[in-house]
Amino acid sequence: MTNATDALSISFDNGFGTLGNAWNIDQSVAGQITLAGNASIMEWATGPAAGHGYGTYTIAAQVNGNQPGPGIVFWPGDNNWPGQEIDLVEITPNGDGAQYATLHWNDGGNAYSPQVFWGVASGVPHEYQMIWAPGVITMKIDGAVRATYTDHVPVDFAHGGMNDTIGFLNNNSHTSLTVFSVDYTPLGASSAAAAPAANVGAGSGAAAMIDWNALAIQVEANFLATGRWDLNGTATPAAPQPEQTPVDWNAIAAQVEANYAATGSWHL
Ligand SMILES: [Ca+2]
Repeated sequence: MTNATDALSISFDNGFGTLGNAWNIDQSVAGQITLAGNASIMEWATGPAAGHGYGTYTIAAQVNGNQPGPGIVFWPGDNNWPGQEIDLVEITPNGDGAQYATLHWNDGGNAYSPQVFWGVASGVPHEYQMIWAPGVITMKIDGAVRATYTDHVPVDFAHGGMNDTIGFLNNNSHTSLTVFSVDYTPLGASSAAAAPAANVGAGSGAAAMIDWNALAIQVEANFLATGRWDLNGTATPAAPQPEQTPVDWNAIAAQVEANYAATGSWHL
């Protein structure tokens, strides 16, 4: 059984991984799944701890069509809606096939905030990424930031809130969604990898690599919340600091890369 705090990697080479709630999924092509017509696949939303929390979610997928139908959706762990639904991509109803993200929250009804990904073409594969950190959600397509949310950002289960489950759907005969891979790296795993004692072997695979973007987002969120540049989150008492020195992420990344070149290990 996969623990919600573990990293996750689903290639679709051998089954659906944690995506156990599957309906009408075309798996005829090895290494990918396709949702056409009415189809859905998601992790079981059994309670607030189901699914995953803060971290980086990376989905390689292709959205086909120019009508609403396909969706990459992070669904409230307790399966209650309206709730903390986070939609990484859907197609707008305006007919030109524009893709967009939406953050939902419950304000007594279904409140939501869409952000359109202008210029992102359907019909070709993209890497969709959702980085969920305390106080900020960042969405990237092919490595470029396309949407940022700093209001109504949900708190994950480990910090007193609720996780979200990973899901995909299609509900239109004129659209489809093909998913090539699903990866999740917990935010805490990134922090642990950056600790001085960490010495991750190069053979451990991509999941062990440090996610500098997630770290930077975490630090910036902490600064906004506490006025301090640190990695320890809002649990750290905001003691007065005589000097505020921004973290030089480029220098740290260069140091880590130099260490990797010299020793074959990712560490500081
Ligand atoms: Ca694959």
